[in-house]
Amino acid sequence: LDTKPTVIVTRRLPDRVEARMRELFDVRLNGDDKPFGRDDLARAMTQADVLVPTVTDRIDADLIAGAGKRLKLIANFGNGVDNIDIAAAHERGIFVTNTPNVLTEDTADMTLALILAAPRRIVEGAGYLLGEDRWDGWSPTWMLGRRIHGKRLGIVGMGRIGIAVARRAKAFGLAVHYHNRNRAAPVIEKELGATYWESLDRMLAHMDIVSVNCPYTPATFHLLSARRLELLRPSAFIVNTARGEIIDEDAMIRLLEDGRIAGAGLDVFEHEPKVDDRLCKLAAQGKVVLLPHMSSATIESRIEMGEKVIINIRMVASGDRPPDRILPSMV
Ligand code: 8YV
Repeated sequence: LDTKPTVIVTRRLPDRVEARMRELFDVRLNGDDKPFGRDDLARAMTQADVLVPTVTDRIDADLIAGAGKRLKLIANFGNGVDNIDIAAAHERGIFVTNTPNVLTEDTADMTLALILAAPRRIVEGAGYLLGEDRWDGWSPTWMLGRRIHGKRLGIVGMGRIGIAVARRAKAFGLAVHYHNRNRAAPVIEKELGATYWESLDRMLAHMDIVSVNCPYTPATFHLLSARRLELLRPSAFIVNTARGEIIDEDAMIRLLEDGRIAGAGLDVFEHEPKVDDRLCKLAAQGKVVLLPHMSSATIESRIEMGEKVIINIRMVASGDRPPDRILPSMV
């Protein structure tokens, strides 16, 4: 691109990132900071050289088919690219990039927070010190949770985030188990003392806590299906900081309601931003801990995600391949 590329950003980003983008690009920001509607997205895709969407923007094949010739790059502000039809973009010669690595540690921290919060009833306990009906006395049998130390954690998806979760889990005395398409390198297994389960079914049947840390792709839609969820022990907890669609949410809710699994810690949901009323009810009863998709929500992470987006745009603007390119074969 000869002149400054026109970059359409669908959501407000940290000031520092927006300022740097303005220096480098002709930036059009969605000042309302509301999710783009389909028409806004379609318009952006005909006017931009680069589109910077977020998790709330679904860029499907139809939208990509309608994109202008000038659209060179969809630089996703996020690690997961399930919101974008990668194959359709690739066919049109449009690069797609993501923001890997910079949110790994924050996401792993939040995963651990949920691994602790659900069995130890942290949010429920904190609730006793809010509002009018305050805590009025301790008893040895009150607010008993389940021990973390010595339990088995089954990680579904041993990529960057899964490994970061495993490192923390090991320090908490959890035995690390995992299922992944491919077995991890021996050096990683050794470091984590991790046990590989080729069969997800078999792993699920043996775990105390299951943490979902794989990407959402067509192959992982409802990977934790109703049938698989029924393999879990009644004392098991589920934690999900990846994508809601990986779990059959309706089936999970029914098992939670029936007491056929012990609890859950969820940062993501199948129909975001809508959260199923039944889940909110279970949260009010202290059976699940729910967060509004905030695992990577730190100032540091958002700035570094912005820096990644900027690097990818600059590379494409100078005619190079962007470093965080996603190819159809990767999803
Ligand atoms: C972001 C995420 O909040 O990166 C991801 O995949 O889900 C979160 O880190 C979101 O994607 C921002 O667009």
